Amino acid sequence: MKALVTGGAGFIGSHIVDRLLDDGHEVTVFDDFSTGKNENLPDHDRLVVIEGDIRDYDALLNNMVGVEHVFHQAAIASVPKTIDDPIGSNAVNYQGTLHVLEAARNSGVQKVVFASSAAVYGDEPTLPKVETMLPVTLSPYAVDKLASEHACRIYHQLYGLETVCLRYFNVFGPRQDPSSPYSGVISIFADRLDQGLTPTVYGDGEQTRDYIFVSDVVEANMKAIANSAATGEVFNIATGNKTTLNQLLKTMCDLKGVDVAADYQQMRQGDIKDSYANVDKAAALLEWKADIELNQGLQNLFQQ
Ligand code: UD2
Repeated sequence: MKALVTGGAGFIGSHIVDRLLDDGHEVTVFDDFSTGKNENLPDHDRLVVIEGDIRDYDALLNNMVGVEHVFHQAAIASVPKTIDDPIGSNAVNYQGTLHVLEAARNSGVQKVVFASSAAVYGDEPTLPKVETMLPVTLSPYAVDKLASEHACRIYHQLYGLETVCLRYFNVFGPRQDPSSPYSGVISIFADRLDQGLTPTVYGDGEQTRDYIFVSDVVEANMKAIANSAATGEVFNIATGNKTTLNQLLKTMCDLKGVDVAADYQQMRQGDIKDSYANVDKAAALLEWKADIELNQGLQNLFQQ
């Protein structure tokens, strides 16, 4: 199979690339390297790396010749950035998706798997989050992800392009960059513990999240391609388990053999109190469920 991965030099995209190469496929990475890194990618004779921008429809079209499957991971992933610049973010996160879909349609691509986000649920209080809930978006990021899901659905209905949308919850694993305050909390905590610095906990630490290891997210992408029952659908990609931030920090400290008291600060504006997913739909139609428990995932991360 020939696959194209947008955002393939980024955290999740580069793990998808590794898996596709391991499975014997030909892979094109399409990445603007705004946050993606060359060092996330291997030197491989079946890998082509294109420095390109998903705002550039022609560049996408040129690179989709002969491609069967597209994994669309490219996005401005920082929610605060999209709040600062909703128009610029929309050009990437929504219109960019439209370009990917249109180029896929015009190139005879069979299937597009789209990286959506738990952000679409906003702070709708119902738990666990289930795909049938009406989303209550709280940021331009979430609006663009939700709009992109709708675009995927209509490209399937109107043009017959097969699409699958995966709503990632809190993904963690190797190559997640801890450098911004809005990076995944696990990468930030790990970095601070390694440097002997005090981790900051925003709020009382009792907020819950559904942390999913990156290899499980990769597997969900593979299932999205393999299972025809998934086509045209949206799925939560999560474990179905909730962990408080205090529990998370304690587990991380225990695994690293350190004893650190966190610095408790005011809860972040717009922070969601509780988030975890119902994963029944993914089990039924995608035939996928998360394999790696938080503890195991943290051990894998720390062994890197
Ligand atoms: C996740 C996604 C975000 C968006 C959002 C939608 C990540 C990295 N971010 O944000 O893109 O989809 O869900 O709901 O997956 N925290 C600390 N100390 C720190 C850093 C974070 O206490 O140094 C807290 C933070 O306030 C939050 C929790 O840890 O309560 C998780 O933070 P996060 O940034 O990893 O993820 P989240 O759920 O805010």
